[in-house]
Amino acid sequence: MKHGWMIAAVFSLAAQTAWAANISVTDAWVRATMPGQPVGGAYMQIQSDADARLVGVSSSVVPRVEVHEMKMDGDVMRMREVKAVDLPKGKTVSLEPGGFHIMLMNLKKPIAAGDVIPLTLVIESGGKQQTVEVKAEARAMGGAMQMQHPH
Ligand SMILES: [Cu+2]
Repeated sequence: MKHGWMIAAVFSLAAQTAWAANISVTDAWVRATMPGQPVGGAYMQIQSDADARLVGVSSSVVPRVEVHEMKMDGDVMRMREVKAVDLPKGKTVSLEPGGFHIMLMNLKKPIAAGDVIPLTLVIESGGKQQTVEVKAEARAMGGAMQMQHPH
């Protein structure tokens, strides 16, 4: 009989430093809204050079901003708030209509095509948070896709 020893390998994680991930955001845009429409969507492509997560978004011109995910539930498109969107190292993650998106809520006035909406993304990487400032330009709605929002 051999007595087996479990060897517990201890991997020491590199000490966390103040080093921040390099985040690049491209093609940021906001869907222009109709008068009386209290919510709008913002979309963009995000790439990080380190594993990171988008954990929050705010804007100086929008009272409330949430990160949502839209999914088909049977025949119904539903959206829900998510706590974070994973940004795997080197992968371009799209926030786009029909998937993850940024929800602009409690709008006081419509967003017109050409408006520029400043957004502050809160990105977490290696236990540290950093912010990324993004300017998203509003585009007119091309199609007639109207979303019913539960809020
Ligand atoms: Cu939404």
